[in-house]
Amino acid sequence: MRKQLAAIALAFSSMAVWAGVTVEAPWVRGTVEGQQASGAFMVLRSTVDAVVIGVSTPVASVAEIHEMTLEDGVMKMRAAPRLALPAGEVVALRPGGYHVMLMNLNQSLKKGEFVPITLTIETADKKTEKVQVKAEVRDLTVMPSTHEHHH
Ligand SMILES: [Cu+2]
Repeated sequence: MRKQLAAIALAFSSMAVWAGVTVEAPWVRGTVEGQQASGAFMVLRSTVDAVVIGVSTPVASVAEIHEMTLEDGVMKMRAAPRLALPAGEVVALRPGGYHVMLMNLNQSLKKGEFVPITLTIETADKKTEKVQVKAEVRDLTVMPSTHEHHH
């Protein structure tokens, strides 16, 4: 009986691994007519070591995680194909740092709308899990114009 209970407890703890990633405060920067790109931001936390290995959304044909860094006084962006989520740590995607880059937008994003975003997460044991997020569109604010794109 005791062994059975232990087995059940184990089963539950491995289920928790699958639901191990939480997303807080997701939002997307609103766009004006004709704008091709925007950014999405959120706070990620995982109970186990995990990695974000992909992003997708129906509103843009290209979605990537980018990292923004200051190099020699110039803001630069580069794709971060694998964003590590160390167990128990908070990883914030925010303006000026990591962000989800949305490119080739197929619609404009208006304040108050919600944008579905799917994150593909890989855990340390090489299992993948999809995490669905609904990000609220917030007012357009000025994008820094002094950065370059590096792919
Ligand atoms: Cu970017």
